[in-house]
Amino acid sequence: PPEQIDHIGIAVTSLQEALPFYTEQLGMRLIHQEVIEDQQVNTAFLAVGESTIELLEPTSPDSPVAKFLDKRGPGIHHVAYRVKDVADRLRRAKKAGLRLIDEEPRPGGHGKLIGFVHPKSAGGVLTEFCQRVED
Ligand code: CMX
Repeated sequence: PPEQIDHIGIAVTSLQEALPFYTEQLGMRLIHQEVIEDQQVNTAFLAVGESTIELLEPTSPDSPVAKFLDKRGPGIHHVAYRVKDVADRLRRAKKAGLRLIDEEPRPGGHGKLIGFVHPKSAGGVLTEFCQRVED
C-alpha cells in the first residue's frame, strides 16, 4: 500500500483569500509556498501531522486547475499518495489497464517526483503518486 496520504490538493481562485481559513480558523502552519511552472500553479502547503493540504491557485487561464475551477468551482482537486517508487507505481497502474496522465514520473515541486492517474480510471478522483526524492 502507499505509505500515507502525502497531500490533498484543493483548487482555489486566490491563495491570499483562501489562506486565512486554514491558518487562522483551523490554526494550520503554512510550511511552504512555491510556483510550480510545469503545472502552472501557485501553491501553498499547510501541515496536518505528516501530511499536508496543498492549495492550488492557477497561474494561467488554460491550466488544469483553471479549467477545474471553471467547470466545478473551488474544492478538492486531487489526492496524492506517498510511495517509494513512482515509476514502478505508474508501470503497474498501466499494466492493470488504468488510464495514466503521466507515463513517466516528473518533478512536482518541493523536491518531489510525481505521476498522475486519470480520474476516469480512479473512481472520479484525480490520483497522484508522490515520491520524496530527498529522503
Ligand atoms: N478531479 C476529478 N475529475 C476531474 C478533474 C479532477 N481534478 N479534472 C477533470 N475531471 C473530469 C472532468 O470533469 C471531466 O469529466 P466529464 O467528462 O464527466 O465532464 C473529465 O475529468 C475529463 O475532463 P476533461 O475536460 O476532458 O479534461 P481536462 O482537460 O479538464 O483535464 C486532467 C483533466 C485530469 C486530465 C488534467 O487536469 C490533468 O492532466 N491533470 C494533471 C495535472 C494537474 O492537475 N496539475 C495541477 C496540480 C499540480 C500539483 O499538485 O502540483
